[in-house]
Amino acid sequence: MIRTPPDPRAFIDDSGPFDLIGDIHGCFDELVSLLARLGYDRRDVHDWHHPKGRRLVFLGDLVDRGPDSPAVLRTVMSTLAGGRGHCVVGNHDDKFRRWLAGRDVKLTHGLSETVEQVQAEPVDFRRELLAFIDTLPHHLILDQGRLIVAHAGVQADMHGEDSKRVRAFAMFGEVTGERDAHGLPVRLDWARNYAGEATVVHGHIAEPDVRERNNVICVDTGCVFGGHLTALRWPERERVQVPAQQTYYHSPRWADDVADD
Ligand SMILES: [Mn+2]
Repeated sequence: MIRTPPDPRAFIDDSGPFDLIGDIHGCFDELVSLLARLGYDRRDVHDWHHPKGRRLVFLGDLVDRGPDSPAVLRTVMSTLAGGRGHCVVGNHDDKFRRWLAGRDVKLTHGLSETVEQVQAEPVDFRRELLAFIDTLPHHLILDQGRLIVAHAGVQADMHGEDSKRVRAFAMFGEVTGERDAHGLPVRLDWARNYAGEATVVHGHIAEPDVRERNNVICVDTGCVFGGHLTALRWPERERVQVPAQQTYYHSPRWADDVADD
């Protein structure tokens, strides 16, 4: 299959207003609660509309670890098909895409749960999913360049660039290539040097609270680890959260972060 993700600038004229949602990881019940709290009306099980035409922006990592990745995927697919929002690809979505394409990937870090859930679905759904994830961009420039979204972020000199290096950074952020004591990749805080004019909103790095530094905002608040599912309203910059109904997955790194807090 030929991958044809849209240009990162394809929606630069879309000024929202938006509700940007961080890592969902299959937490469908919390997504439903959050959409209701944001004022969206449910027209069908996976079909949500905002009475004032607000649009949803999903920051990737829709799948893995949580209880219902297929329902989350259907909600996002319905939103994009209806022209009611956007989504960027996360590293978990991309690894799931490779599994869907028949590649030999390890069913680790919660992918086995997604595979099990998808295997209970009609076979056609897998083909639709592969086609859908194939079209997701790695980052998007929105609101006339004032807002940039990417799963793990993008540095100022990368905005609008469609290349292997930017795609990797947008999905994984800045990594050293080393592993920590838990065997997880060592990540650097790339926002420490950010001096871009555009606000960058991303997920990927789960922490108990929304983190803002140098005009970079991380909204992954670890819902699947028992934290919260968070939305950031744009341009209002208001945060809207719902708590996780339970801890779905134990992460040693999340436990460390909470202990440090
Ligand atoms: Mn991620």
